[in-house]
Amino acid sequence: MCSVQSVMSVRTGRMKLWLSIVACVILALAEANGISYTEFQLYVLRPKTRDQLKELHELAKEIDLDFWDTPRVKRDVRVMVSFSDGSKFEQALDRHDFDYDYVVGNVQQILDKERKSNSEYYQRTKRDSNSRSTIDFNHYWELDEIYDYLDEMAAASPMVDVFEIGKTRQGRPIKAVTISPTGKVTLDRPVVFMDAGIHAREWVGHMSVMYMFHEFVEHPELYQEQLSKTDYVIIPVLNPDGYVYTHTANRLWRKNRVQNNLLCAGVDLNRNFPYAWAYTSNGCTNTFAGTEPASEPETKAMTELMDKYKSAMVTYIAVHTSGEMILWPWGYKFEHCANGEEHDTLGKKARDAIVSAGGREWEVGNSADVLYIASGATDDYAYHTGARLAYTIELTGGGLHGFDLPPSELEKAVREAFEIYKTFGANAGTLPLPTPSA
Ligand code: 0X9
Ligand code: ZN
Repeated sequence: MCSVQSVMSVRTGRMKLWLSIVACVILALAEANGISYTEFQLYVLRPKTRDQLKELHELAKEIDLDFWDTPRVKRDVRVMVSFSDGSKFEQALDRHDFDYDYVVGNVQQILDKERKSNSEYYQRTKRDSNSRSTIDFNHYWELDEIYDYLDEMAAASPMVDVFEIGKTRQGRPIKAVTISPTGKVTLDRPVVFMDAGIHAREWVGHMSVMYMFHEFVEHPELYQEQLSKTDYVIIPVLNPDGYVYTHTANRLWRKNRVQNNLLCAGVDLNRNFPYAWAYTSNGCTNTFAGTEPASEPETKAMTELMDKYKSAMVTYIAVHTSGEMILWPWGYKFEHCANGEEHDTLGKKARDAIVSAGGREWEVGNSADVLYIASGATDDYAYHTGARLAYTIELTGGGLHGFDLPPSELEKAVREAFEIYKTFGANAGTLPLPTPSA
């Protein structure tokens, strides 16, 4: 990084020295302030046909479009675009005969409004600490709160083991946790492997996994049947640097925090996995896949962990937000995986469980059909690695941009997610271990 020493070590002339100083100042300013969305505008589009959807995805390769809703035919989809790309974007929409409206010219205003109402709520419900006796699911926990609780429970419960699986670019630990009545996962019982928080801003995901952990570990007697047959391996915060950044600087940050070039940071870790990885050129986009497959420490940490448990991993769950969807492979191409029916049937069972618990009817289907094609994602990697069932779930969103579910609605959302985890976990306990590949 930039320091006086590194600047002074430039020996090849004054020009380079000045360039280094300017670059360091730009970086320092960007780091210090985070991004403000005053320069971003919001549109609502209504795609009329599947061809228009395809055109939209083609356009997303040229312009950095931040979708706040999953683009679907005949549904409103909100898209955030920078001022500088605005006219190019509008011209393309007109050329392809899109119906659209311009909503607001300063997205920061929306964020500020949401932040204000959420912080008023925090003030009303604030607690002094997040220790085991006082935790609640009416606020979004910061990284330290999550890690402290995991460590506390590891010390308190013989079922829990917490360990570090790697370090991020900024030196933060990436932690994994296992839950097993025997204390250690011994690979002789089916394993459910889960991760949350690969996308930093999808806070309901982190919290849903913490809720599941809390329930299983603090009330094991309620889930005895399930816990006696299935072990869990969980990474609750796969992208800790990004998560901290969403709390401190930029609520809408998605990627990790690697510095790609002078101005842009971040690899979309859910495009960085080493199966069906696809090259993307622009390090400034929200879905930059990295310079090569598994270029990122978070990706390596997870693939190594999966390797360790793959002989027993029957089910994989990637936890995301938002849209209320249960998605199954493949996601990098328009082809259903071999046991698509099995995925679909179990996905619908989970959806029924949510409805019985008072939730809405979630969408269940193939990832590419329901959502869009995306390469280098964890679900396809896990399926390819041998998980019999591999899902991406998109939890309940909220707020104007789909990531700011008000804290007052958080508990309901994580309880609904728990219905999915219980359904998938109970099913996993009935499945045979994967047959070792030759
Ligand atoms: O685009 C993604 O990475 C996921 N959606 S999100 O809005 N949370 O970013 C969906 C990934 C689905 N899986 C594949 N397409 N393989
Ligand atoms: Zn996501």
